[in-house]
Amino acid sequence: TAAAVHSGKHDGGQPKPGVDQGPIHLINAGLVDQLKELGWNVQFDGHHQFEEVSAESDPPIGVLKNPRLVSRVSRSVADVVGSHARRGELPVTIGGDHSLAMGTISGTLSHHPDACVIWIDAHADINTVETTPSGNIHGMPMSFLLGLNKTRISEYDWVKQVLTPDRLVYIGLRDVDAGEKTILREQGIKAFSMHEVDRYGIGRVVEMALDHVNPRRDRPIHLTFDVDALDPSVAPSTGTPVRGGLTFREGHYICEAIHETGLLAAFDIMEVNPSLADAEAVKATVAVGCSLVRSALGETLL
Ligand code: DIR
Ligand code: MN
Ligand code: MN
Ligand code: MN
Repeated sequence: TAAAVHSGKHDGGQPKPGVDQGPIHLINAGLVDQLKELGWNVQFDGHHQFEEVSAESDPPIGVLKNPRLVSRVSRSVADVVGSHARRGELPVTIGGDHSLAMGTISGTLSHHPDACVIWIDAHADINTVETTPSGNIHGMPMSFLLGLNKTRISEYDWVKQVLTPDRLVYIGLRDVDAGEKTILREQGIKAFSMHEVDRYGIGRVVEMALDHVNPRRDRPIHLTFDVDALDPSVAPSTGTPVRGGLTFREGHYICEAIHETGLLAAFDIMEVNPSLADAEAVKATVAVGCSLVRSALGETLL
């Protein structure tokens, strides 16, 4: 089986420099060889140099920051992920900030319109043009994918609204903006916050999440994993850490359990920023990023 590893060398969806270097660190840590050892025929095409849009030619649209850059990079990523999916390969995208999920999920849906999305994050990333408190598009990709924006931003017209709210589920949430809480409630989107992880344990949470988005276990799964879902003690080098997160094992369990379904269609690991901590903490964050990918691609403990 073939896996196509892609570098989402991109930082335009948020303000902290360095997150575009995440993929370089994961690749340099040996991720491609690690996946080969698991038996995958891995293709890595290098770090795609995405179209550069200079800050000058990309002024805000309303409150949105770097709107053209984020749109164009995500659109390129959608094409890359979609074309690999059509060839029967498993696209693995290494971010980069989470605005890229607009691209990765669009790419998956272009080949598997019935796919479901399991979103692992401290944040819901579902702010709209109307609710975003920051204008940072990494906090908004889900609103574009679900077509929730009332204000039309024509730059994003390429994002097709194929996903429905019943095929999205969150695990790990603990920093959700007031406007986002309203959206989750109004759209009836299923979310397992850290409260539910504490109450039921990660095993039942993953089972309940799958029962919701994939009741007959017949839908392809797009698993998108923001490392800030993990507790900052486990993944310190990320742009918006929030205490009270998933343990090392809870994070890996999610990836292992989704692999076991045999339905994984695409995987993203996002928001590793190697410039936000000391060398030891960066090394730990990069290592956990690599091991989450390995778990999603079938590494077992025995
Ligand atoms: C916040 C932070 N909800 C925003 N979002 C983050 O700016 O929309 N997403 N950090 O990963
Ligand atoms: Mn490729
Ligand atoms: Mn995120
Ligand atoms: Mn996050």
